[in-house]
Amino acid sequence: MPELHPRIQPIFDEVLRRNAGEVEFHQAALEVFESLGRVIAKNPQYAEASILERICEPERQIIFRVPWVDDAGRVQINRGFRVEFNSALGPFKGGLRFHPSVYLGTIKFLGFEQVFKNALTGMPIGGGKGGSDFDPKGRSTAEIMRFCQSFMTELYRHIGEYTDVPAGDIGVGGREIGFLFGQYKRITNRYESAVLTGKGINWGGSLVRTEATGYGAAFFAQEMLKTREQSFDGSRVLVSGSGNVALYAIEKVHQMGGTVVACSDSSGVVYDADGLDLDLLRQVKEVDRGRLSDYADARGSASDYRADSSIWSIADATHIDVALPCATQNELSDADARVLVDNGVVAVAEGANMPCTPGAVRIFTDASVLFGPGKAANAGGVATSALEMQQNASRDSWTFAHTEERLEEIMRGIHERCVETADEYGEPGNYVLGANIGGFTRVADAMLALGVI
Ligand code: NDP
Ligand code: 2IT
Repeated sequence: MPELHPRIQPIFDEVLRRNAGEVEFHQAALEVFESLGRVIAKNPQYAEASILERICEPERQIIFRVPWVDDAGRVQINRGFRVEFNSALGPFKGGLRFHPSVYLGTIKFLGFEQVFKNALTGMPIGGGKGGSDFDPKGRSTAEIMRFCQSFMTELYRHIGEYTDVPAGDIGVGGREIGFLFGQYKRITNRYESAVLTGKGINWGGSLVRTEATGYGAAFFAQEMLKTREQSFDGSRVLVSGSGNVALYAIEKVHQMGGTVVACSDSSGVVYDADGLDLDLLRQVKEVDRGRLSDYADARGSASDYRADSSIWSIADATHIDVALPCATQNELSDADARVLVDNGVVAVAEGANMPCTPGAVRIFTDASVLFGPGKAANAGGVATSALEMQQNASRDSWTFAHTEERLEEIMRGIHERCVETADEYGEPGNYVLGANIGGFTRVADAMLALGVI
């Protein structure tokens, strides 16, 4: 493990002390700190203004009770969170995650990542994240609605177009954003479109927002491949997960001439040696809200379903060129990275937030595999959310083609910023360093300009 700069080590020790037990937040902070040694050495003004100490402490953390009544008439209690991490560049911006594993440490790691990711997009958005330990699995639409309404009954007082703008993440998609927006509108008596993003297109949403994170990750991977005169054309690809990000990563890879041979959910993996049937997959996941086992049943002998298996081990059995982890944090272990490297993977781009363990990232970079960290590779989602806010502010709506062009341009810009920053700091091709320093300096300079607040 690289040593931290002597000025940064005590700051990290304090992060550990102050945020005891929040291991994902520690992991995210350490990953950024490891990149910042030379930045701190070169720019004493950051240390003088205690920028690092301040950037690790959220501006505001809200934790609240979410009571609701299930279909059987029982009262259920969940915990809600919104961590407003940094607003130096714009209103807090970031998604809401509904998953039983959510606790404060999850939301803080995601909020921290979001600060640098949003900065890297070059758009006027700060960083935040929220969510709940609510488990949507097996819940009726009426239960989801009552939960969302109760969640918003507290959250509404903390958010706003110029304050904090939530969106979706795991367990929160268009349906949930609809229920949340409806309750916000009802309580405030304002049609304040830009208070949430990921809305439906006939009530203030943007075309391409649904596709944006997955498409963006594929665009980013394509830019990385180009640096070695390679492309998706003719490639074989693994995409983990089968939610919003995964589905549209698969779609874009297919459009670019690649073949995605497997995807996964928390119960298992489907491996279709000749490529996934995306139309069927979308029907099962988006329309029927089913599981991958349902997809495999419907697809028959073209599909091999493996319960409780790791998607990455497929690289052991068949040639794989590119891996796009699009499910959840720490889903790709050191051992998985070893399998991918030993079998000739050339590029890995993180569609999810922090899906690769720190050891896995080191294995990829040591083996000169092109590695695009989530902060850069999955920034297309939040960037398109910022485009949705622009459309809301101007009461306009853009075409699919125009919005997709903007997304592609933004992803190329992020790639360029990573490459140039890595070059400037003497580590060409190190996208982790490029993304961390590129994002950090933009936020840090704004914080310096705004004074000690
Ligand atoms: P979805 O809820 O649509 O899908 C999540 C997928 O990941 C599902 O297939 C789910 O399987 C799987 N998954 C979730 N938790 C686990 C787990 N503990 N183990 C194994 N599989 C798991 O979420 P998204 O697609 O929106 O989000 C996926 C990732 O992308 C997350 O890391 C998110 O933070 C990140 N992201 C999302 C953005 C967005 O715009 N939505 C933007 C940028 C990043 P199952 O159904 O079995 O739970
Ligand atoms: O992790 C992320 O960037 C998201 N879940 C999207 C956030 C957003 O505000 O669109």
